[in-house]
Amino acid sequence: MKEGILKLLKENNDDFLSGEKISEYFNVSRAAIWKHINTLKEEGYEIESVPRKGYRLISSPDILTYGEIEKYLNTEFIGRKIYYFDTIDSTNKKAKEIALEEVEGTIVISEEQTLGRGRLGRGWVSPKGKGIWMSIILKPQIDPMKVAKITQIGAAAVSLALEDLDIKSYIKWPNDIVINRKKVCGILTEMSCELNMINYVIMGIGINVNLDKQDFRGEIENVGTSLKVETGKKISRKKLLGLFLNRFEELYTSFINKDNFEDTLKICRDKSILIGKEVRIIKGRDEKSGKVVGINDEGELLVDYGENKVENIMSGEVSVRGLYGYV
Ligand code: BT5
Repeated sequence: MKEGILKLLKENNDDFLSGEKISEYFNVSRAAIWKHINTLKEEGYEIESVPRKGYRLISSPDILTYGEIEKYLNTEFIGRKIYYFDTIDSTNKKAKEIALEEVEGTIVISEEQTLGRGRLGRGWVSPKGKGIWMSIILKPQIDPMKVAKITQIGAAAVSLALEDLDIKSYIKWPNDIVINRKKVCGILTEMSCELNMINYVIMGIGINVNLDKQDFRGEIENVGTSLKVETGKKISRKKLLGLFLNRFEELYTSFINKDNFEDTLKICRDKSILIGKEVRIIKGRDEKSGKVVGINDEGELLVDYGENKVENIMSGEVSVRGLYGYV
């Protein structure tokens, strides 16, 4: 009912809507309406209430509920069902728990994560209300070997969505988006499969939208940054999320239905921060340096270790670092 009241207020937002009218519409008491209005106010909705006139919506908060994102979405199935949390341990963990019963495109999103996860057991800092911390449930009927490509599709979509907001970013193969040589976004793709059949893929994305300088402490002080830090402006999280989901669905469906990975590849190559750079490839305790010479048609990184020994690197278990720092 709360969502219904909100919808009514949004439809009538240049006029007052009387408590009486709303209570008649939902066939409940005016006191019940008043209670819901108060809950909405606590969530950040600015609602003017004037005796004998009623209620009027003045502004909506930048929260990532379906009701707030809907107007930015033009997708068919990505983001059409959203599990929204105020706080959670990890959206990837939750998405895995519900993936088998859920339809493809369902999203788990939270204002904060208390145990956000990165790759290889690392952590992901996810402070409340400042970022986009979410996981998309996907059910691609493709060879499990090709799942790494979905991470690249995600990275390309984030970069395009940022471009839609006039923010220039780079892709650091395989799963980071970088501005000013610092990380603004990371992707963690996990999958459940049997032999050659995929049960589900969870693509977790963390975008540092409105984090402040002081949110980057300790280990991430010199590695991470946010859109707000880089642009000096607060960015609408709901708009960015909508833009990203639209971009993602386009690239993803083209890949699944038409086997088109070229569009993603082009973006990943054009926006690559690694191509032409000397890097260190770290695999467990093993570390080698070489020069990145490209990304092949499979989305693998091509690294020249000298004497024309070029190796293709799959994203699985490696970390790529610049010779002297993160990139
Ligand atoms: C990643 O791992 O970059 C994948 C991050 C995925 C996060 C999303 S949020 C929603 C979903 N639910 C989850 O639980 N996770 C996903 P990796 O490449 O391993 O990078 C992790 C490293 O990045 C850490 O070891 C830190 O050094 C650094 N880091 C942690 N939090 C950061 C942040 N907010 N911004 C920039 N760097 C960060």
